[in-house]
Amino acid sequence: MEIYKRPNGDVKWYEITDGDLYMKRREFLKNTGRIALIAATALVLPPFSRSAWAQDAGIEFGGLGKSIYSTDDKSNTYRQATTYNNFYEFGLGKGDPARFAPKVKFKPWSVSIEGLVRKPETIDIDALIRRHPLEERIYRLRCVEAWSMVIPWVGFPLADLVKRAEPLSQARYVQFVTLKDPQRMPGQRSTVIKWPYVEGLRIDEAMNPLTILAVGLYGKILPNQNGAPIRLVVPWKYGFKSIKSIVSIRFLKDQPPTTWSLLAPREYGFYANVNPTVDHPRWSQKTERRIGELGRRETFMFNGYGEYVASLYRNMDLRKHY
Ligand SMILES: Nc1nc2c(c(=O)[nH]1)N[C@H]1C(S)=C(S)[C@@H](COP(=O)(O)O)O[C@H]1N2
Ligand SMILES: [Mo]
Repeated sequence: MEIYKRPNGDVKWYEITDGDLYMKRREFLKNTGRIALIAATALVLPPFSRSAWAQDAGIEFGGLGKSIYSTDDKSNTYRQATTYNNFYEFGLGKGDPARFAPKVKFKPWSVSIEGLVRKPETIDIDALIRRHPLEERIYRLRCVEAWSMVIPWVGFPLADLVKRAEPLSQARYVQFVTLKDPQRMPGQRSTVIKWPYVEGLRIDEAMNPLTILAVGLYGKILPNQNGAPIRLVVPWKYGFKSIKSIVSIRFLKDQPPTTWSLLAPREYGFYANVNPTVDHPRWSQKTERRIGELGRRETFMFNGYGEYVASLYRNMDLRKHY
């Protein structure tokens, strides 16, 4: 079960020595050493094909900046963060993404910037990761199902891309769309959800410095099950807002539909701010279970990020706009 979390020796994509991203030579040597060992083990583990690790997940970034927005909470382990996931495109179980997503080839990958902008474009994600300054941000992620984790993300502010797109003044919302490809994402053959997964933010939420696009975790390239190669992280909102494997970012005049509020509008709203005073119709939101801990923790308003985001909702009734 260790196999799909291992770094690998596929050097093609990251034979990059002049960019912001490089694989540490020492790591590389260590990893190639491991490959032979892993390959031998693989022969006795039939469910996993060799391609299970012919991926970039696990390759280390160099030159990461540190972030003032990081929490000092103790991080969860890499193993917890990469084996306990919600990613319905790969199945409904928490273990399904780690089991099925690593086999999939998610490259090349591009994200289209569309809608009410002066500069629509299609961004190649390999190139972006190489050129754009990246930093480490340790964030709490609180799932609406009342569990939480602390994850050191690698990413950059979404605001960087928003500014680069030069939104028109009519653009008030941003919509995000996940890849739709039932071949590569077998969970999409089920019709529980209307695919593709979609999410949205108000433009001021998108511009908030806490909102990041993540391309890695624990200093390494994002594993597929965590939303490779690029996913949103909005730490003051319930986990479902943090949409994975994004292919389009659209600037819109009107509030866009979002997957969970389409599915169950009484249970999931557009805003989805972490709020211990507004219960989910079927369970309390007052406490949470930090993965790896036995007891429960108190849940904080805006997941503890109120000093940065409470002003965004100054004149709003958050019981109504849940
Ligand atoms: N495309 C897509 N994005 C998604 C989901 C999903 O099913 N599909 N699940 C969401 C939910 S409910 C949570 S809690 C987080 C979990 O992120 P993690 O697995 O990286 O911790 O991803 C979110 N992003
Ligand atoms: Mo979630």
